Amino acid sequence: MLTIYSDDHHLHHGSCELIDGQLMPCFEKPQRADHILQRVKDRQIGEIRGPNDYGLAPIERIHSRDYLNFFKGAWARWQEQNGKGDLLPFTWPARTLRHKCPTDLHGQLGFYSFDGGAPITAGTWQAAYSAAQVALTAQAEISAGAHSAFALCRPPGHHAAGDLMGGYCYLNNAAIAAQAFLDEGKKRVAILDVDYHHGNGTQDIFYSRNDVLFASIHGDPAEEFPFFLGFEDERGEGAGEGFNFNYPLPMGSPYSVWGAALEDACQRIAAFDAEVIVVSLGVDTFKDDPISQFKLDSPDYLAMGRRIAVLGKPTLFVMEGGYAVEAIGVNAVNVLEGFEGA
Ligand code: SP5
Ligand code: ZN
Repeated sequence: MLTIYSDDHHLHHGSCELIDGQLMPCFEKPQRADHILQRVKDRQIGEIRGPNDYGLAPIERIHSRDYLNFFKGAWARWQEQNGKGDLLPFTWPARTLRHKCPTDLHGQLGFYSFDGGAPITAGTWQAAYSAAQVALTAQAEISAGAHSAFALCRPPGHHAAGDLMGGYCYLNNAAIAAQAFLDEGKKRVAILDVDYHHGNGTQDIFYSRNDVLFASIHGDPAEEFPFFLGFEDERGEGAGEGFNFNYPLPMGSPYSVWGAALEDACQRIAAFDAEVIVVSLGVDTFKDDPISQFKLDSPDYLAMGRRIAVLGKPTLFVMEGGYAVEAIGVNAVNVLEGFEGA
């Protein structure tokens, strides 16, 4: 399987995030992608190539121009103010407040985010832009006839909505790639989100559409981030009704439980008759993940890949979360090897 990867992800390295009331070093760190790349090399699963540059047009199919302009220019504005440290929001337009974009940089940070988990640093825009190009390059490979490809994206994307960053995500790499398939003439794309956290951004982007089926298996939002989306009764709206499937699972779920949800999701995808599948590949479902509560073990990721392969469709794997850095390479590449070996 071809892997697309860019070193630009090193340009994004946030300092800290608020976890359980304490400022801690960011869990979403460059070593994550480095470990995955090393495992791709060690296992010799295929060629590793850099991304092409498709420009902003395919990104603007998913994200608003206002949001992109804000994100792209935020760091320079901060430097003009002699700002110190990462850019982090501290006020959000929650209930009772107006959703009107302010002029101030920190006001706009809150306007364009839903949590304080997406710091903007000097290189965040470039890293996120390159990650989107990584996804688009892997997407193009599948369009050109490959049965599968791996977009080794960092930063991840599935929490990012059309004009919101959050949850370590800025640009929704999987959504951008899915839209590119449609813009090239595909009629039905399925996005299978196996990250531990609900893919709230992806769900929101496609919620009223019937050309993208979204299925997500994740920690129950009643007790897990992102808390405010990802419940089972969210089935899509308007033309999109019946094209959104959430599988919220209890904390501590092992693969016996998780795999049953995957089975149901795969049957939905098969019934939808998806022409191509985009997998939002998070491996924070691992038993030793430092911020997550599922109990998947490394061999389970082989089984996951095998089940996805049974769908028999061209499949684009887009890297999302996973914070047990020592195991992240083994677990992510196990999904790819399970897929290929099936
Ligand atoms: C892409 C992705 O996986 N983003 C995840 C963002 C999660 N941010 C909130 C983390 C909250 C962690 N709470 C952990 C408590 C451990 N004691
Ligand atoms: Zn996650």
